[in-house]
Amino acid sequence: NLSLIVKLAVPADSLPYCPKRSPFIGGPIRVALPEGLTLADISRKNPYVSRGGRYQPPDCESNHKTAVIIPHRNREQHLKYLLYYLHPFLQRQQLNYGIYIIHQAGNNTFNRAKLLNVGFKEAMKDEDWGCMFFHDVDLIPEDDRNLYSCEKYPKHASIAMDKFGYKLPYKSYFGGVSALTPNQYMKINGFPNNYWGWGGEDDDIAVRVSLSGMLISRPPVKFGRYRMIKHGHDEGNEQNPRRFNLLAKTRRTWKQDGMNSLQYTLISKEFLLLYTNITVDIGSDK
Ligand code: UD2
Ligand code: MN
Repeated sequence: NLSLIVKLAVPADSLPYCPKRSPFIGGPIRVALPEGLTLADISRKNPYVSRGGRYQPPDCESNHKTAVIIPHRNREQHLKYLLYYLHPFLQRQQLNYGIYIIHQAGNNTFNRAKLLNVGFKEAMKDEDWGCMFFHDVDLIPEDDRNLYSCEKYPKHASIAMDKFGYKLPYKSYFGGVSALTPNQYMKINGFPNNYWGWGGEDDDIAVRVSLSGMLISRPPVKFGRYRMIKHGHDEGNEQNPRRFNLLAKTRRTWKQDGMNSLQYTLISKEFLLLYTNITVDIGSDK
């Protein structure tokens, strides 16, 4: 079969670039949470996703290389729902992408921001990503015009969540889903490593962005819509009573605490069908 031979002889990088706006973007997404969903079902629905949760459009060269970094422990059900919606969402945007789950090993207090630093570091070892999306496991995007690519400034994407009545809770709010280029990320020295437990770390990141002389980019409010899967407080992620003290000191500490002081022990890196699973020992608040 000559056509097959010819096809294989053409190097992948000679594909034409994808159009500026993907023809597969459809707008609002109705989010339902089907019962009995399994990872095998999701794999079957995403035949073009390759090991490690990687994808690139089959017939054009993507304009964007995006890694999605998800901090995780003990939220398997949420993870399933997110993967169920996120894979098709990212494919409709014709992105070259990879999904990383950063799993905190052990029972020490949870540390979202430090896990995200680990995710950044480990993902960049795999690929020269152009954009990093830092993504809570329980937030499902509700409009695929909310583009998972980066902007001139660090982007806060989850600006309209059901739990806050689809508006920003306060002006400098940076929690949920945010996106930075590797350059922007290094400019703020990454995220803080010393927020153990719930709260404050997202505000610290917003302060870092501002202290580095950058503004915050946001999608149009009609597009930055998310549904948060309802949940209670997790064991091991109690409110951090030190968050206000830490926040008051960010301008003195951000250059010493962040990517340049990150320490952790990688336990495993597994290239699973729907995501790369990074299990890490990030220590504890001692
Ligand atoms: C808000 C922010 C979140 C973060 C947090 C304070 C929203 C939508 N999000 O989330 O970005 O700033 O406050 O720390 O406002 N996780 C686990 N296992 C755990 C605990 C946490 O996987 O045991 C992960 C998971 O990805 C989760 C995220 O950490 O979505 C944030 O924790 P949360 O969902 O309990 O906190 P929430 O909803 O108040
Ligand atoms: Mn949540």
